[in-house]
Amino acid sequence: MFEKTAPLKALEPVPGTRIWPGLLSRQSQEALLATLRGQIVENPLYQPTMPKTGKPFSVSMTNFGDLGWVSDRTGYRYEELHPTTGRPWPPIPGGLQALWGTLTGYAAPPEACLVNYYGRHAKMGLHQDRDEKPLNAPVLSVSLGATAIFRLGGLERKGPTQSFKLASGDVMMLSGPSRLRFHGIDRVLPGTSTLLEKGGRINLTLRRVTDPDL
Ligand code: MD3
Ligand code: FE
Repeated sequence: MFEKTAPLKALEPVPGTRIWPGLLSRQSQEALLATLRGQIVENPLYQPTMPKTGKPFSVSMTNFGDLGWVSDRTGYRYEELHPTTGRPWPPIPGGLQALWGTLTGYAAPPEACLVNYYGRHAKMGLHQDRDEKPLNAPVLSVSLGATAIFRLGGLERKGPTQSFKLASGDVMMLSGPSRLRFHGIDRVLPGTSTLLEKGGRINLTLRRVTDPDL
């Protein structure tokens, strides 16, 4: 599915941050979206809440895979069950599993695929991804729909940041020296994609959560 697209060269604007602009063709994006829509019927997007304050996220979420990332008043963690349906998360779509194998070269398959949906006004504050055990495993992100302004910082919250646009079909991999960088989504640019007819943006993030027992 994805391997059929021309092997574009990755940009590496920061060591360990690779971006493949437009790696997924429009046809691949549409096929992936159709799969997501099928799975979201039984595995709906929901609005997580912040630890302690209980303030709702502006991003709505769901997951695919053996484990899903969740947040509520008690904290951030990975769970085997959807917090509102109580059912297991559906499997990670085969095309995404193949993309992980091809791009990361990591010896074990991804366990979690977080689905983030950004409406017009959604954003994600600067944070680190540190709820996963193997920090030597890359994180792989696929963007669909409207272009986002992505902010990448350093290993401490304060300090300089750089911004990049992430457009529909772009794929990004964070590994090695970038794996623990602070990052966030400042905003979604309206009218930048026709993929989602109601606008907005979907980001799919593939992760290894537990140490592979090899
Ligand atoms: C940089 N999501 O879900 S994905 C997240 O577009 C998250 O929805 C954003 O950050 C989104 O945690 C960004 C790209 C990404 C993922 C992991 C990273 C960038 C990263 C880890 C380290 C540095
Ligand atoms: Fe993150």
